Amino acid sequence: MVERLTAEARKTALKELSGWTEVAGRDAIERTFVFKDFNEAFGFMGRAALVAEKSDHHPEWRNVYKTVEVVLSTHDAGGVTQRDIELAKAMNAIAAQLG
Ligand code: HBI
Repeated sequence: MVERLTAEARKTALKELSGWTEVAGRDAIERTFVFKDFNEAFGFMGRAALVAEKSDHHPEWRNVYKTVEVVLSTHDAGGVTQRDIELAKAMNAIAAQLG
C-alpha cells in the first residue's frame, strides 16, 4: 500500500514539477495543459493514458478543445503519493515532446 506524502514532501516534490500546484482544500495536485489544438491535446491524452494503464495509476482529467485539466491523487491512499508525482513527471515529459 503506497503511503500519502507529508505536506513537506509534497511541497518539495512540487518544486521539481513545473506547472503543477496543490489543489485548494484537497490532498491532490493539478495542472492545466494548453496545446496547439484539439489534435495535440488528444494525442497527449492518448499517450498519457498508456502510461497510466501501464502503471495502474489513473488521472482525473477534463478536456475542452485544446486544454486538458489534470488532477492527480491516489484514491486508495486518500491523497498524493509518489505514484502521483511519477505520473505528473511523465505527463510533463509527454507534453514537452508534443509542444
Ligand atoms: N488510480 N489515481 C489512482 N488512484 C488509485 O488508488 C488507483 C488508480 N488506479 C488503479 C487503482 N487504484 C487500482 O490499483 C485499485 O483500484 C485496485
